[in-house]
Amino acid sequence: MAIERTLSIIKPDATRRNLTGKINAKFEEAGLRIVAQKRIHLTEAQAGQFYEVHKERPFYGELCQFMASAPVVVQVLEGEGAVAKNREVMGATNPAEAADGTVRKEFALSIGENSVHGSDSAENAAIEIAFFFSGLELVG
Ligand code: DAT
Ligand code: MG
Repeated sequence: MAIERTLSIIKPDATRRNLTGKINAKFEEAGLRIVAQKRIHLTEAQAGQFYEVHKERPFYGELCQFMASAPVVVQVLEGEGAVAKNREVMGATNPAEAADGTVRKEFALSIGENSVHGSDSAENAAIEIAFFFSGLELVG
């Protein structure tokens, strides 16, 4: 499998509880390398733009409000099959269904406040990385 990059976000419920280091340790233990990272505070409009694919879903307003409720850490993870590997480390969207040892099983509070975002395909990863990072911020 090829070396890939994926976009990860440590969400407000996790930054509020000071869990950035613990979550990053899980990525690194799984062989993912954090090649770019910054802490930002999204506006609701920016969160809405990022999650535009979900705009027809009933939880969209709540999701955008939550993502703007505290700082987030946006990051680029790199490694063999990084998109799928990150989704594995994250666990299922609903923490009640997430496997043992995953980020969401250990840290998520609910299906909405579920601690992390991860791109769901290589194509979306490229779009999502470009949403947050300029070429200059991405170390080759
Ligand atoms: P994932 O984040 O696992 O890719 P998704 O893309 O289906 O999941 O949804 C994006 C986010 O929206 C998810 O992380 C949390 C929120 N969300 C999804 N389903 C929800 C629901 N039924 N109720 C509340 N929030 C939900
Ligand atoms: Mg998704």
